[in-house]
Amino acid sequence: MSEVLIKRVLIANRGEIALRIIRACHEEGLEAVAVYSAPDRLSPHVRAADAAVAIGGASAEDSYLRIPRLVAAARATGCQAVHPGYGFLSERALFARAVADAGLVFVGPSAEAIQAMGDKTEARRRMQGAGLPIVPGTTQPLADAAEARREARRIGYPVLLKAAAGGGGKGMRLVRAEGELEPALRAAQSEAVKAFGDGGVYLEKLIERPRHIEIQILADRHGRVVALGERECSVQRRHQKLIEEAPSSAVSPALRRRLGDAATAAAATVGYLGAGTIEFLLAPEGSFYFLEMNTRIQVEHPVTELVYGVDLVREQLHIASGRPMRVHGGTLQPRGHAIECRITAEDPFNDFLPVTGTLRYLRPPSGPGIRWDAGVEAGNEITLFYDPLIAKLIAWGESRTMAIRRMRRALEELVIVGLPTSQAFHLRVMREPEFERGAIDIGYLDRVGRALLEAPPAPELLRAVAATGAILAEERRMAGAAAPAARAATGASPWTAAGRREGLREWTRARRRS
Ligand code: MV4
Repeated sequence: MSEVLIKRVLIANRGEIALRIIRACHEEGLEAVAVYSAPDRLSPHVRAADAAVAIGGASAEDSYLRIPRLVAAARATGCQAVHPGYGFLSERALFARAVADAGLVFVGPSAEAIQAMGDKTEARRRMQGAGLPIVPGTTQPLADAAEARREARRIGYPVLLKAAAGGGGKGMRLVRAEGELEPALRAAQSEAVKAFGDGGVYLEKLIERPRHIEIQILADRHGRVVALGERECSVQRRHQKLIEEAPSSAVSPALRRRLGDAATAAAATVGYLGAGTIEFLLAPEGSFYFLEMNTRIQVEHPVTELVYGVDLVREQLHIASGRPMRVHGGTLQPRGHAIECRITAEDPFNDFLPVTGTLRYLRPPSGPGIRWDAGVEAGNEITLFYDPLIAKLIAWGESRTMAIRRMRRALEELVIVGLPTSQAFHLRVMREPEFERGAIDIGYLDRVGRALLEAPPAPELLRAVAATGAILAEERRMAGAAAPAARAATGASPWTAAGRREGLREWTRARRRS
């Protein structure tokens, strides 16, 4: 129960989540130390931090995944805690242990809790033990093909083969009838070995047309666990979420209470600490099943923050210091509705292929009910080394209808010049009738995605395009005859932000000193 004095936190991440955590540190009165790979040296998260440590080259393997360098950076800069963010090392038990072994506080659950939830059959056993409904299936990896056949018959086709060390849909195989089982089993096992170094696979009954609903929880060292309602994450494509919202239009207050009770029991049974998420499948007839637990802060956490009025990252830091959380479960009620669009450097009109290039100009939306969480700014390079997220655009409204209208307005304001993004696709979803009705499930984008991309551009998008044209014309005028490459190098164009960089850095340091 003892409290630890945390004054300085190392952020073992980059991009928008690193900046998000730095902001939370500063609001909590803590100093933040950034780490950066060579190409990230001028990134916003580096400038926003009170100090920054170079940790290696461009590839994640040579920088953000290097445990010894991260631990050494934390010690060298006098940090007492390490925040892993999401992705990278955030769910590696090995990292949590290395941080703890170095005498530092890991902002997250114990290595043991991470490990238990990372093993999907162990997670199913432990959740079943805690009284959660799990999808009918096996709770141990399959020993051989004969057992697979026996179990699949017992469960009833169609079934899914899943990797025991997996998660997020990797190594999953659908089996519609017994004739397909053996080849699918072999394929799933070899895929699991390749992806996770562990060929263990297990069986689950296929839940048809479910929604993906997840419950946010917080747990502190004083035995308190609270549930902060659900997020609706069904609008996804190839297991990449594109749009998330809170609350879900499919969840009544009574169902919310049952999901919340299940999620807090799940967290309590593994001695969970900090922020975590329990994923569920919600079947069309209303039954729900435990799917996985994510032992990190998630990309989509802001929608929960906006409807519950809680800063989840500040609360993570507070809990890590050993103090009782400032959130009280009994009184939590969602207020209004929030939607998040992940604006990515992917071309929706070219099968969502990731694109690279320089963000030449960026005009983020603002105004009532709008939040823009970005880790890049004009002048930054988008590469294939890291994930293609440019920013999260989050809209809050007093109703779902108002949140959608705000999101449309914000997507119309947003101008990104330099490379294709998912912006236009998001705007089309915000005008799609089934989405507007809240009639979504995990198959939604497979059903409507193609038609959305073939539809002619909406008038409001043409407004954004016209704005883009005007900006490009202005950029040409201000840059005179200078070639684009020369402008970027000298920082002569006001749109590259390169010329302002050094001045801003000085200003940032001065402010933090005072
Ligand atoms: C399922 C399922 C249907 N039935 N399990 C995909 C990701 C991984 N976390 C689990 N996944 C699924 N498991 C049973 N028994 C459907 C999916 C699934 C899915 C789940 C959540 C969000 C998007 C999805 C897209 C396709 C399949």
